Amino acid sequence: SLLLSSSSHYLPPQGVKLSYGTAGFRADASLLHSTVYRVGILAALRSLKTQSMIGMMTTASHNKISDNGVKIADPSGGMLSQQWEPFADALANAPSPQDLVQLINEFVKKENIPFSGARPAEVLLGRDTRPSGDALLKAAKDGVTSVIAAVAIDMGILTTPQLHWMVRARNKGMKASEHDYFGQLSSSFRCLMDLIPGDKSTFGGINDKLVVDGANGVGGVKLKVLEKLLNGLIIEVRNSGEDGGILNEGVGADYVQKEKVVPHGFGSKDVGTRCASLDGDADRLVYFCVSSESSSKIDLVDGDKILSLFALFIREQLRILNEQEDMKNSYQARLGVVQTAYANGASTNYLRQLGLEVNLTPTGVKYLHEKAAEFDIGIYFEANGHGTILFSESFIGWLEATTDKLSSGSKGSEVEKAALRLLAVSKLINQAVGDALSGLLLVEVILQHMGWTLDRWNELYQDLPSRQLKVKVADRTAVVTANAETVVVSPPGLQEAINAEIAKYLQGRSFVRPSGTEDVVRVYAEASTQEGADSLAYSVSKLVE
Ligand code: NG1
Ligand code: ZN
Repeated sequence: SLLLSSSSHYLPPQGVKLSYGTAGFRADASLLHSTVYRVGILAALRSLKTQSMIGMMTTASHNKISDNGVKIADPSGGMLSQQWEPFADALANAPSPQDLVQLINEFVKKENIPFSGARPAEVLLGRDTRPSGDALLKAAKDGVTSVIAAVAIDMGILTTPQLHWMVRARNKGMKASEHDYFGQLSSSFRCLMDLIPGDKSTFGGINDKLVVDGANGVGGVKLKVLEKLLNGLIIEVRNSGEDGGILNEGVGADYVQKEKVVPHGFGSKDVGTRCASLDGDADRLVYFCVSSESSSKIDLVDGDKILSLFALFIREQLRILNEQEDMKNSYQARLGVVQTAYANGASTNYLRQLGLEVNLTPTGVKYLHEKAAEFDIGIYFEANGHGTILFSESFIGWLEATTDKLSSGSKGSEVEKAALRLLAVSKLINQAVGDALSGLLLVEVILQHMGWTLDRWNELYQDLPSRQLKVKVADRTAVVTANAETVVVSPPGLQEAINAEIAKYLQGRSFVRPSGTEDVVRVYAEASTQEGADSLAYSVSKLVE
């Protein structure tokens, strides 16, 4: 068959076992040709099964430039259904073309995937700026088109969230080009700017420029395009990748968040400036400012604080809606926030003190996203800066109806403005996945709305000192966790030993889990002092070794 002959060009490397993990397959790019080819097949089958457009993104995000990876966007724009992950693993690891074909035949039968009389498969392809992306894209195309009548549409170099946005838009019957993406982001941004209360506009915070570290990846370049469509937001992009810097090397959101030092290209000249950092595929965003002229230390404003800012703003708009006499009980929108165990303990306390419902899930966007989708407005963020705000269809419908009704009656009322703001947020913020570009615009407009500087925002609460370490072990799957990864259930005795260490520290907290993207066990620790957090992390990592 066609499949048998084409797959013989993509033999898997020997002795490598790949797993779909928290973010698709990731490995050194040289190992991935057969994997990407096979994920192309999977994407086409998924498209047939769902009779929808599927996305396939080639990226290794914040990992080093020689790595690459591949992941699937489901019809909603979200992550691949978890039910298909075992098939993805089996497909990637099938030793020979014959095994591969047999595996596919069995799966097609089991899943009842329609071939004849059905709409042919369509797969949107995107990739980041990695040099290995070109050859892997060819593998992706070959994989998709080895399935009968399947079509691969190459969207070129994109941020991960752009591709997810496009898949979602296409499946909703909306226009879904990059131009449409930029159009929607910029128009909803301008709408939010126009709705800022007049008496606050003089406080500034936005009139001074924002400096963005693009991680030498795709995000900085796209941000420069987007900026031209915005009025009144001045952005300087550094580390755009156009001046010779290397992707993710000493730059980017992952580096800034983990190392808590300035990225390359930033320094004493930036003291007092509002700075932000994207990761390599622009689905993570953190803010920071340079602490002092003499050191490379930064004050980090992480994903938890972005979440807190968003939650405050949304809660305020809901309050305005609910206070209005004739609005009462018309729609009790449920607001929920979702974090992982990596969220700084001070952020969780702060959010609970605001009276918000805080939910914890295991690491991995699929879990956070799924939980957030249970609310009318669900805000999720990982501390590392990946997150977004999800709106339920029914709440959007209510907002639309309400703004329509009001615009004929009480024009320009506070209630109408609050409803219009929430509608604009739902269009600005990516409904498919965390998106650094749309997140950045929302942060900027909220700061402007509040009349806040970066410092004022950062003072919402003070982070507890924390430390993250990686431990190389023989078999990381030996560590099994429960309760959103907060307790170890296996190997036996490990949790008790960790507890004994935690007990030695004021405000101590620590947990361990196997990484889903690297061959390591991650250790996280918090304590009332940095020395405490460091030494707790260190002693727990000794227990794991
Ligand atoms: P792993 O390697 O499973 O910890 C990392 C991040 C996740 C998520 C994924 C996908 C941490 C501690 N973990 O997962 O939050 O972003 O990568 O990129 O930051
Ligand atoms: Zn990323």
